[in-house]
Amino acid sequence: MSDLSILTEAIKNGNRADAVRLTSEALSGGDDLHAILAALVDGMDDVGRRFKSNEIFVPEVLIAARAMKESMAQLEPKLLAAGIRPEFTAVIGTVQGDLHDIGKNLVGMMWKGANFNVVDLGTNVSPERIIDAVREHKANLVGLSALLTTTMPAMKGAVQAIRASGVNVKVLVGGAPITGDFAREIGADGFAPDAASAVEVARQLVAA
Ligand code: B1M
Repeated sequence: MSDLSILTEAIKNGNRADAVRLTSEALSGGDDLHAILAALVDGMDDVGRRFKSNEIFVPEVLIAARAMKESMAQLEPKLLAAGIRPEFTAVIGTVQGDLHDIGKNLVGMMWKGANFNVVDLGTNVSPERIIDAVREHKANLVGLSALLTTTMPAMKGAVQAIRASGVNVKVLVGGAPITGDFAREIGADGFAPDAASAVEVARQLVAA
């Protein structure tokens, strides 16, 4: 059994080469797949915490996420072969009329890091596409991002359309102009001000 805390450290520090090598060594050394996954997720959790408290910024998160992604690329086939799949699926997108995707991508990466299956619909996403994706992927969670005050009504429209469609899914919203009050007003289940909080809120929503 290798010391997986070194792998967690490599993710925390965004050290891609070490993270990939240590994941490979853990796999060939026969470490428990859940333990390897937990080591990777712990690393991204720490990145999320430090981002939230402004100890690190977007570039560091992206670098850590890349290390996580490449380590996960090695682990995922083994998890699939062992029948271990993410427990929850999230559909994420930026609302119709809005092309901003940097924050949305960060949230998606953090969710992947937290072992969610993430279906990213991109930007300028219509309510119909969201509802179709929820049905197709049997999603537990929808994440909606908006960066413009002018696309906040589209976020409201998306939440209303999701509710009217009857799909049973939790909706989490975020983006620079979005507030907790606005989220409540439009009937969303949750709001997160940043990508790290989006992991905490998503976990609470799907567990509820
Ligand atoms: Co745009 N833009 N932009 N822009 N842009 C803003 C948002 C703006 C505030 C700039 C300004 O005027 N000061 C302003 C909006 C004003 C307003 O609505 N009140 C604005 C404008 C007006 C526009 C255009 C209309 C400009 C024009 O063409 N006249 C146009 C609109 C295009 C469109 O969408 N239809 C436009 C275009 C663009 C670019 C294409 C050039 C580019 C986007 C590139 C891209 O995303 N691929 C762009 C950019 C980069 C910005 C700024 C500079 C940066 C946004 C960003 O990526 N921030 C922005 C000004 C600013 O914010 N300083 C601005 C970094 C990112 C990590 O933060 O996205 O806030 P953010 O995400 C955070 C949280 O909000 C949260 O977590 C993230 C990480 O913590 N979060 C979520 C986000 N989504 C979440 C979802 C969640 C939970 C949390 O759950 C699902």
